[in-house]
Formats: sequence, C-alpha cells, structure tokens
Amino acid sequence: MIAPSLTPELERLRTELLRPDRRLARPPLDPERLRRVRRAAHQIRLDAIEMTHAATCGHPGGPLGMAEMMATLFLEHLVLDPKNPSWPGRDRFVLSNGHTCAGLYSILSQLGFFPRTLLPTFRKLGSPLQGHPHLGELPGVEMATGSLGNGVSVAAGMALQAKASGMPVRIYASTSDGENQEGQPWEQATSSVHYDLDNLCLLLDWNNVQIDGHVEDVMSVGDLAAKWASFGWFVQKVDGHDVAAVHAALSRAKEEKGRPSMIVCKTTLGRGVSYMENNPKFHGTAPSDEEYAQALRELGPLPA
Ligand SMILES: Cc1ncc(C[n+]2csc(CCOP(=O)(O)OP(=O)(O)O)c2C)c(N)n1
Ligand SMILES: [Mg+2]
Repeated sequence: MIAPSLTPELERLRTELLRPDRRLARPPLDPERLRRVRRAAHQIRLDAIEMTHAATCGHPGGPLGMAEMMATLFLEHLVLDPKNPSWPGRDRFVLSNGHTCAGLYSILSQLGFFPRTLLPTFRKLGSPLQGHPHLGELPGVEMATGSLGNGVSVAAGMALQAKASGMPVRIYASTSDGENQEGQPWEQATSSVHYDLDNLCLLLDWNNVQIDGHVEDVMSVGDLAAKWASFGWFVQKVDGHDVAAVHAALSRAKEEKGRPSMIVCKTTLGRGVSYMENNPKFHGTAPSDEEYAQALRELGPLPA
C-alpha cells in the first residue's frame, strides 16, 4: 500500500524549496535535517518496491541504490516550486539513467509535484508514470530519458543556455556506470569543460551493475573518477548512502568555479533488501509476491 499523504514536515519543506540560498554552499546538516532526508530515502525504497510489485515489471534495484542521492539533492539543494513546476527560475534535474524513474517519481510525489495516488499507476497504459520518464506528462520531469547518454547531454545544453542568458540556476543530472559505457557522455564531458559549465553537477551511481551483469564483467569502465578528472571535471568521490557525505559534496560543488562537477557515488544496487543487493537480476525485475513481502519486512516501516 502506498502511503497516501504528505507528512506535515514535508508540507513545511515546500516553502524552503523556493529559497535561492539553497544554491550556495550549505553547512553540514543538523540531526533533524539528516533524519528528514533519511526518512525521504526510506520512502523512496518503499515506494519503488510497491510500484514495481504492483506493475509486475520495472527497475527496483537502481532506485533503492540511489535513494540517499535523490533525497539529499531534492530535499536540501534543488530550488524548485512544486506548485509551479515550469517556473523559469527553477533548478533542473535530469534523470539520465531514466530506467531508475521509480525513485524520481517517489521523491517528486513526496514533495507534492503530483498526488501520491498516481504512484500505483506506474507503468500502466495511459499513466503519466511510464517505465521511463515521459516529458510533458508529469510535473517535475525535465526530460524524456531512457536512451542512455542523452540525458547528460541535454543537461549540459541546459547549463550552457542558463549561462548564456545569465540565469543563476543550477543544473543537475544523474548518470550511471552502465551509461558511462556509451560514447555520448564523453562528448558532453569534453564540451562542458570547454564551456566552463560550473553550473552543472552530475551524480554518478557507481554500483558495478548494469542490465546484463556486473559492469566489470560486461565491459569494464575502469576508474570513472580518474576518467572524469582527466577530462577536466572537478571530481569528488563519496559513499552514496552517506547522506552527510553526499550533502557535503553537493555543497562543495557549488564553490568550484570555472569547471563542471562530478560526484561519484559508490552505491549498492538494491540497498536495504538482502536478495536484491548487488544482484543484477534486480536491475530490471519486479519482486514476486513472496519477495515483496520479504522486502517490506527487511526495509521496515517508515521511521518516525
Ligand atoms: C542507448 C541505450 N543503449 C542500451 C540501453 C539498454 N539498457 C537499459 S539499462 C542498461 C544498463 C544501464 O546500466 P546502469 O544504469 O548502471 O544500470 P543499474 O545500475 O541501474 O543496474 C542498458 C544497457 C539503453 N537504455 N540505451
Ligand atoms: Mg549501474
């Protein structure tokens, strides 16, 4: 069962989301903020399990692995207006590894971009919550993604446009180790440095898993942190499940001038559910009824 309503604390957060000082480097999160982000990450995991189980298809592993990355970015950094999702002054987030969209849909619903009652329609015919993000149908989705490599390039284009027009907005995109096997991210890596896109920040989900197995077996991508650094990016490497560390890296990225930022987040696919963890099967397989029950038992209810 999808929890139907927003908690009062997330209702209060809506007003915070509009504050432009969220674009500045931020102090460490106090215990209350840490708790709030971790709670939102837990909700992402519960929602991703619910959505993929109800749909009997989809990608649960990525959203579980990226839960802290997404919750930290959306709750503490992006400047957004859920009541006016196409406000030109907003920051942008592009989910370039689009198959992990159950996590994006969860956090958008938690922030009130659309009613949480839509979540159970995930992957159903006619639903705005398609198996990959669909542009123009769902508030908060900035780009249709799923064709790996495209999203990061579009994000770079958005950053270039923002710079050219003097807009103080910041552009974020997620990417993944599997996506980094494509050629397109590396063209973007070159041009973003050429154009000094210091308003662009990528978060890489480095879990060593992709559609057909472990990345190092299918096609090793080597040391991605070193590769991005060699292209001229400001690279930070963090434990992607450590909210304080992800937050600190997102803050530090804002202070880096003259070049784009890459935050390499070491994560575990399927984090929190034992049989999903680091198991390539759960890149793109929904939990069965028994697996669903076990996942909810292992994750436990939303903490207070
Ligand atoms: C251009 C393109 N080629 C191939 C695919 C098929 N595909 C879908 S997901 C995926 C693997 C992506 O790896 P990653 O994002 O690391 O997966 P995860 O960690 O979420 O398991 C591939 C190859 C695609 N979506 N787009
Ligand atoms: Mg991966």
